[in-house]
Amino acid sequence: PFLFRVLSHPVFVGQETWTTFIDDTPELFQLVTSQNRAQKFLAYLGDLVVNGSTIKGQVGEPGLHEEIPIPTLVDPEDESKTLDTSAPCQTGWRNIIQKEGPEGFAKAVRAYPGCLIMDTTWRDAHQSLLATRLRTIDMANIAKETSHALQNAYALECWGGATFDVAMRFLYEDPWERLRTLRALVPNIPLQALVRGANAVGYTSYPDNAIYEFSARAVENGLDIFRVFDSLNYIDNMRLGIDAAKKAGGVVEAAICYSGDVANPKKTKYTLEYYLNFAQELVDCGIHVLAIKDMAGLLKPEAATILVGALRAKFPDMPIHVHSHDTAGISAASMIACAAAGADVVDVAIDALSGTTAQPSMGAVCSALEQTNLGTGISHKNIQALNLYWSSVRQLYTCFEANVRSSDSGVFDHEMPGGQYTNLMFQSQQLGLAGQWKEVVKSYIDANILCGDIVKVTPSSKVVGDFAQFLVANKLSRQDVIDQADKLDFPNSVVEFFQGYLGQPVGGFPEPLRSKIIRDKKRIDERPGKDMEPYAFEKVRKELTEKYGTTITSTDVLSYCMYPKVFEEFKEWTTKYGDLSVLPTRFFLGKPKVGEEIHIAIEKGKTLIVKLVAISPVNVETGIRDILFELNGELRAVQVEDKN
Ligand code: 3PY
Ligand code: ZN
Repeated sequence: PFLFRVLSHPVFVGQETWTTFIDDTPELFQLVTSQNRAQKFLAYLGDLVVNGSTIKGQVGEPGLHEEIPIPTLVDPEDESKTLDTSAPCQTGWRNIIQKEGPEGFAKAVRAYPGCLIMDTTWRDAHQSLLATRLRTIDMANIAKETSHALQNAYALECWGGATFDVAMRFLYEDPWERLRTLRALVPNIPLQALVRGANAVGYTSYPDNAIYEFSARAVENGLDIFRVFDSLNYIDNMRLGIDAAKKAGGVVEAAICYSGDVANPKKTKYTLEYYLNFAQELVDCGIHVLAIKDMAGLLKPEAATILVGALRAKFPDMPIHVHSHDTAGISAASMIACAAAGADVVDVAIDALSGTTAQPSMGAVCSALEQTNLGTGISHKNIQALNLYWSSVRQLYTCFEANVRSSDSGVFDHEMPGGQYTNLMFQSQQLGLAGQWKEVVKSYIDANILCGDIVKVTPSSKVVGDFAQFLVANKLSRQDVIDQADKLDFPNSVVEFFQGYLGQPVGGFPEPLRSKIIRDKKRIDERPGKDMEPYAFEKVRKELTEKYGTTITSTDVLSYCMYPKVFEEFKEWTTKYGDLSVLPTRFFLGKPKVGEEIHIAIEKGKTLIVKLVAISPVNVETGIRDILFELNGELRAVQVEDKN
C-alpha cells in the first residue's frame, strides 16, 4: 500500500519504483537534520504514527476524531440575538479586583444579591474525572466564548492543585504558559488556583522564599485568586500560604478542609465548634474570602445549612465560598442549601464534566437557583452552548476515563477526596481483581483511623492511600499494625507523616503508634518548613541557564524548584519535540490517518498544515520506517524506529 500511495501522489507520478526514488529525489528525504519547529512536530507525529502515544495513563485512542465545532452564544439580554464572541468579553468581576483591589472585590461579592458560581471545569473537574489530563488547547479553544457566557462568574478555577505537576510531567506543557494563555483570552473573569499552603503546588514543604516567589509570579502571570488550604488544617502552614498570596497582591481565599459530619452528633472530632474556631484563626490572618473545601463530598444539605449558617452569623461581612464533590450524588442539593444559608459563591462544573467525583452540574445548580432570589446571572442557553463543546471534549479524552459510572454514598464512610477516589478506582480496575475495591476501601478507613482520623486531602490523602495499599499488600489488620508497629517497614510517606513533615494533625499524633513508627528518626512538632534554608533562585537560574542555554525564565526556575526531575524531563522532551501544546489533542494522543490534514496554529496568524502522505514498510535490517508528510504543501520525511 505504501508504494501505491506514494507513487499515486502527484509529486511521485512518473517515478518508476520505490527502490530508486529516494536516490533520485534526495531533497525530499532530508531526514530530521533541521531542528526547526515544524520538523520537530513531524518527528513527534512520525513517532505517534509508528509507535502510538506514549502519554502515561492513556488507554487506547481518543474517543473522538473530528474537529470540535465552537458553539454560538445568545445575547443574554435578548436571547433571539447571537452574541459576537470574536474578541474576549471585557467586563466582569475582574474589573472590580483591578479597580478596587481584593478588599473591594470581597465587599462587592458580599453585596451581590444572588449567588455566584465558580466554574471548576478547567481544574478540579478534569483532575477528578480525567486524571488531570485536559490540555491547554482545549480550554483555549473555548476561552473567548467562556469569557462571554460566564461573564458573571466569580472565577474560573484553572490552575494549581495537580494541574501544575501533571501539565509538565505527563502533557509536556509549561503550566505558566497555560496561565498566560488563558489570561489573555479571559481578561474579565477572575482566574483562581488551588494552592496547598506551605506546599504550593507540590506534595511537600518548600522554603518560605519559594512560596513567596511562587505567589508573586502567579499574580504576575495572570492569577487573581488563591484558594489556600493545608492538608491537615494546620494553621501555621496556612499562615505562610495566606501571607504569600496576600503580599503577591492576590485575593486570598482561605479554605477550611471539611471532614466528618457536623449534623451527626456521633462524629465528635470535626464539630461545628472546631470549624468555627478554625475559621476564626483564618479570619484573623486578614483573609478576603472564607472557603469551605469539601474535597470528598461529605457535606450533606443539612450539615451545609448548619455550617454555612453558623459561619454566616459569626462573620457577617466575610464572603463564603463553598466547594464540594458529587461522589455520593448529593452535592447539587448541598450547594443550593449553602446558597440559601448565606454562601456567596458555590462551585460547579460544566454539565459534561460534572457529577460523580467532580463538582455538581452548572446547568442544574444555576437553573435551580434561578427559581429563587439567588440567581447566578448566567444564561442557561449559553451554559447549554458551552456544554455542547465540552461533551465532545469529554469524548476526546475517553482514553483517560476511570469509568466511575455511578454515585457512591460509601464516601461518607471512607472520605476519599474526589480525585483520589477516581485514581484508586482506576488502579483497582486495571489490576482486574474482583473485590479489590472493597479491600482498598476497608483499608483506607483503617489507615485513616491509624493516622488518628486526619483531614484527608493532597498530600495527607496520599499518606492514607499509601498506608491503605500497604495494608492490602501485606494483609494487615489495624490490630496487626498496632502490634507490630516497631518492626514493620512502612511506606516512606507514612513515616514522614508521623515524623511531622506535613505539619501537625488536628488533635495531634496518636501515641504510642507515632513513636513506634518513627523510632529514632527526626520528630518535628512545629511548621516543617520553618527552618529550611532559602531557595537559591539566582544560583539555580545560572545553573539551568548553563545547562539549557539562555532561555531560563523566573517561572522556569520555580517549576524546577517545585519539581526538579519533572522539569528536566520536560526540557528534554521539548528539546526533542518542541512545544506541542498547540497540536490538536486528537493528534497529540491519537494517530493521524493517511491523507488527513492537521492544522497547527503555531502563533497568531501562522498555521502549519501537515498532511500524512505515506508510511513505508519497516526496513528489516534497521527497524526504521520512513514517514512522509506534506508540510504546507512541501514534502518532508522523517525516519522513525518501529518499536513494535
Ligand atoms: C489538590 O490538592 O490537588 C486537590 O484537588 C485537593 O482537593
Ligand atoms: Zn475539589
